[in-house]
Amino acid sequence: MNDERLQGPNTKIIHGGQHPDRETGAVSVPIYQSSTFAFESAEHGAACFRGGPGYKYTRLGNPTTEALERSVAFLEGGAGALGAASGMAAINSLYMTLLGAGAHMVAGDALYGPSRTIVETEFSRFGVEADFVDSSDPANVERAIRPETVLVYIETPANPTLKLTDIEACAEIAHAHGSVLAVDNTFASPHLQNPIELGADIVVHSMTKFINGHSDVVAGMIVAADEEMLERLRRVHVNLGGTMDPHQAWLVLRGIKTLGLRVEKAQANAMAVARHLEAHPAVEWVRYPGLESHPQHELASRQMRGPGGIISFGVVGGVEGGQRFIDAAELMVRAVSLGGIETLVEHPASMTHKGVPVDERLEAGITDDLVRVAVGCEDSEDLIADLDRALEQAMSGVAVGV
Ligand code: LCS
Repeated sequence: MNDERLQGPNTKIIHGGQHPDRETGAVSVPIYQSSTFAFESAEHGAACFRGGPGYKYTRLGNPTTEALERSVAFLEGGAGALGAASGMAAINSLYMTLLGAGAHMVAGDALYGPSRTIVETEFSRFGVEADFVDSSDPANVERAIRPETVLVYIETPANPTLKLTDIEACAEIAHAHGSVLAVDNTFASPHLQNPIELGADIVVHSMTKFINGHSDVVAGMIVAADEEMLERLRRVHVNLGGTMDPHQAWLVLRGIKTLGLRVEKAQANAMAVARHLEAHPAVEWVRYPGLESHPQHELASRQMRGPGGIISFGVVGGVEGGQRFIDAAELMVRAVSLGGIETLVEHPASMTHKGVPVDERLEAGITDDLVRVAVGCEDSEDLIADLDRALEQAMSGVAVGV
């Protein structure tokens, strides 16, 4: 692959790390739907298991999955990547690789709910300690570091507060203390942000979201900045077993080709929607990195190539107002998840972040009135008409402007 040809973002997405199938020339990578691979001889099998070239068993590696791994590793600027059955499978392989009895982790306080609760409720059983801090100020990360801190884990933008964390600053802090920086890059996608370029050692994705983009696959990916980390992660990941299925990989390969087109369209819609919300009397506050009112608007312009497609906001009337809003949506779909072509709307306090204890949730800024809109690729005029309809319902019975 002559990488000189791959200059623009969409060219990189479509061709990066990709080549027609070596066996048949098929342009679309075939689904190698096989759990196991025949060896030419006993010696060939032994050589494969000694680490030589060749496929052995799909949990340990599969050509379709590898095509997707090459693509995402290329887009993230990593040494390699490991496909996972889900975003959570990727995150748990990362945790299992780095955390052990006596280890300490510093993480952002606003993470996707299960990324936090699995540490607090399960890894704690094995003697792992963790501090969840407001990572929007890197000084809080630095203060929480202990001699036994092995992992700094951040999500930026964070789900669902859209709080940003300075990746470069956190990489410096983590490395100065001999620990690893891992970044969940799901919200930005590799089209808008590349944490490894900013110093991260590991990137994880829920590819269920923007990378696949069609609300029809659950999948994850772990990308390592260097070979040594990749092999450490691989040893754990293939034995934990949350690896990717070739059919799943093929669907994501199909979705990823339009990542740039979808993200650009969703982002343009999100900008129009965010501005509309900001001016609407039924909206108390709006959090979107593309708005000047976002407290980290400057950081967004520095470390991201665009503010993305997700908005959170508070509706008048608190929880009931939010519920009336969600119930009145006719075009936006009432569903969790994000990054699909259709606009989805959800209430994190009662849905995605229900498992986080109330005090921790509120401290992290996930208030009861927060409504999250994951903007899709419809026409913005239709989305705004639906929003207006739903906001009118939210306002019914509420004295606005008092
Ligand atoms: N990381 C982030 C930032 C996420 O938003 C999610 C899922 C995950 C990891 C886990 O990925 P999964 O295992 O589901 O592929 N976020 C969801 C959400 O906000 N609504 O539903 C799922």
